[in-house]
Amino acid sequence: MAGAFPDAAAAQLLPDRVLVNASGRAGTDLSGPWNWSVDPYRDGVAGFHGEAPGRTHQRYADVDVDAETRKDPYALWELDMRRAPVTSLPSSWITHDATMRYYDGLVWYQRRFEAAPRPGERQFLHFGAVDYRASIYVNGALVGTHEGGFTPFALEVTGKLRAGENQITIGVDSERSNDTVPPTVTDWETYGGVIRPVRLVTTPATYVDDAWIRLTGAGRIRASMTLDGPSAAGRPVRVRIPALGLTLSGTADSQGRWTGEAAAPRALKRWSPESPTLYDVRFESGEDVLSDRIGFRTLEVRGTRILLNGKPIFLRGISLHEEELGKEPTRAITPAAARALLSEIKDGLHGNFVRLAHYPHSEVMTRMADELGLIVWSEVPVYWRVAFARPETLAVARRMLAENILRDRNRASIALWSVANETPVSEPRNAFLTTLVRDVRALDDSRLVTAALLTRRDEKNGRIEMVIDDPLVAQLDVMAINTYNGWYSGDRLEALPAIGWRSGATKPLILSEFGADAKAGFLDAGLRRKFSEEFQAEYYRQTLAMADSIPFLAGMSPWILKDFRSPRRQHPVYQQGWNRKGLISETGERKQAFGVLADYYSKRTPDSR
Ligand code: GCB
Repeated sequence: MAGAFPDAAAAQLLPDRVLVNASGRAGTDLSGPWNWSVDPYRDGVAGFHGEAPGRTHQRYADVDVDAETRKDPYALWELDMRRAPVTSLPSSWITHDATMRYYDGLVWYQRRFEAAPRPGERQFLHFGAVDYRASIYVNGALVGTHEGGFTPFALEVTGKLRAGENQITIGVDSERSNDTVPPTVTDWETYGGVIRPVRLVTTPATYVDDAWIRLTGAGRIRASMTLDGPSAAGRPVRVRIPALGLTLSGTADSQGRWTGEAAAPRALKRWSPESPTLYDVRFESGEDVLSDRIGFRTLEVRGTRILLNGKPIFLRGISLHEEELGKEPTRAITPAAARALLSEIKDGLHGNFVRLAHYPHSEVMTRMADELGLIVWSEVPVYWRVAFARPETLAVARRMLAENILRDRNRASIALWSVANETPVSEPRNAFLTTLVRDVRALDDSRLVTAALLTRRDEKNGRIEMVIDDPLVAQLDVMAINTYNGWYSGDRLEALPAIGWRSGATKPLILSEFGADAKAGFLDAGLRRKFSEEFQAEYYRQTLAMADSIPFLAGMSPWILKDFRSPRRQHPVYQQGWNRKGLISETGERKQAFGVLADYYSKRTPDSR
């Protein structure tokens, strides 16, 4: 069971197991060929009178249909998953064939794999992410379900595997509703599917389920481990950083938990964007050893500033969707794809910060940010109009937030956990988000909490003022505002620098979004119409001048690095299914505004304006 949570009822929302750093454990990667079958009427979960599907309609049945029909030629099997078309997972079904482009519903995947379960060992199936709902069957029996398209989960299958060949079937349902997180309408492509790797992981009977280590504000190294298994209670644990000669050790309590700390060694080099030092860390208990690469740094807010390792920092960032470069992108982020995107920020834009919008990105991305030295904003898809008054929706959001934080608590790059994006103020919404903020602090009090908020526009005697008075600000460490003056508002671009910004709170502000669409290559000399590169470049110049007049501004992540797929964006000439606010096109061509921001960032420090 994972770490502390505010109250006992909430603890039930935590995942049964974390299996932290699952990709660093021994196991079998189930990536590769899987059979797939589309199921628009959800026939595989209910028959035509709503009854449980008979064996011949179960996509998950543990059966060799071909062999069955040889035995009994009159048997009617309308399905045969083993001879269904083959695709490669992880991927979104958009890649399977052209008819799947806008499919929103249930799809089944199946493959067989070899296992050699040994006594005294445990087996888990670990899923990086399945978008949006998943039902998992092993050898014909349901072993678990999961809701939420972007966070990992693990199911124990000890005792459920055969020696030799086994079968796994995943029912993936991408359909969302007003009650899901996110709800139906967003501004990005859903990319339903098994979008991240599936692994069969083997552990000893008692193993390290969760572990973290960090540098505290007081300059000490604090570490924690949670063991799971029959001999967890009272078991010795040890954390080692060989390069620093540091060892912390102790004994797990009756719940299998241990937390300890020690003075940070003098030789410790702190992680920063300029020097992203990572150390090999080993979490050890009995025969179980979990290794990871982890950086150490401190983070705090003082007045209106954000301090990294005790020094003020201006977050020179950009927002990013999880979508690789290319004409037909999906969300299958490989290390090479993550490196290509993040290097464009680090080297091309002279950035030090990335907002991973609007949902938890692949672990590949946060690990790459650790390695390259980019500060990360991580968020959950509590986006626009969520069913804030509905307790079940709150439970889903809390679980998702916990899964995200538990996955990434060891990433030095992550500085901000964001709980929401552009959610209109109301009593139920304030209560919902207050609960999420409290959860973040309980799960990880070493990072800053934020949310992308909306402003109120005040206009008096021709002077425009953007007022930040969202009641949620009182709960946050860092205020964040998405602002589109000059794009969605009719403001003239020349008027932007004179816009004033006001907040009653003494806290740092991040402009978490601003942006304008431009079709790469649409040059419109002189006229600067919307959608031209010149308009976007001028929009950036004027918005940056406005930003420079905000005394409490501590960073920005304009919208967005790359043009991204969005079914909402159907302007027939400029968009064609793409949100064009990228500073680079989908294939990586830099638009004029890229140079404007890169130039600004090359000079921007916490004190320059
Ligand atoms: C926003 C949203 C973002 C959209 C963007 C836009 O405020 O947070 O998801 O894609 O605006 O382009 O309108």
